[in-house]
Amino acid sequence: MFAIENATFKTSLASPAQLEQLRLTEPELPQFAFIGRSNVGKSSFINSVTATKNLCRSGSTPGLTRTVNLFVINRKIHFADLPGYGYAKMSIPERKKLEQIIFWYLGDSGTTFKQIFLLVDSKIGPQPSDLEVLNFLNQKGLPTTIIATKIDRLRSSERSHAIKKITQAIPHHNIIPYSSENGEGRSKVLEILGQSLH
Ligand SMILES: Nc1nc2c(ncn2[C@@H]2O[C@H](COP(=O)(O)OP(=O)(O)OP(=O)(O)O)[C@@H](O)[C@H]2O)c(=O)[nH]1
Ligand SMILES: [Mg+2]
Repeated sequence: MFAIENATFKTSLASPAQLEQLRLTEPELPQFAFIGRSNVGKSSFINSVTATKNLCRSGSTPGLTRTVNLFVINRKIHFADLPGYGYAKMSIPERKKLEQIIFWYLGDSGTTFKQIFLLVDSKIGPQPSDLEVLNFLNQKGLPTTIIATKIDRLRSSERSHAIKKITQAIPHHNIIPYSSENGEGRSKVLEILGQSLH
């Protein structure tokens, strides 16, 4: 299993030019990206997986992450925390700009990904925007794992229904129930990281 020994913030990218600049000085490392609706728990997930409290800014204000934030793990892989999509209270031009960054980064930035983690709120279930992103990832042939976030918020009686709903909307994908509060699912995620690197 993959063990995380070291996690540090590298940089924030807001444009293709900034990525070009980074490539001049940094080697490309195997990369994993984390994507999902605003407030789904991406930043908390990265903090939990890396067992680092404040690596990523997370909080109750949706739309916190507005750039592609890159982290270096064990000095040999990159994690990319992407902005969340679908935040209703954001102005339409702002939302469009974030969507552009997300689709550019995943599809046209020239970055190769070992694995994409698509985060879906286990209580809310997959939304049309999630399915749109999944469709895009599938079309690009990007290997994708689904994370059912905030699983600690569900009663045990609600769990199987919630997971079933996600499985029905997103068949043929690995779905991992996850809690950043209590670490449920973390060992499975570490296993996937390790497998993806081989
Ligand atoms: N109970 C519980 N709450 C969580 C969990 N993960 C995240 N949260 C809460 O959900 C809220 C949003 O979490 P973030 O990690 O900031 O979400 P994000 O997807 O990075 O949000 P944006 O950057 O706005 O796209 C915060 O208040 C977190 O404390 C979880 O596993 N369990
Ligand atoms: Mg975030």
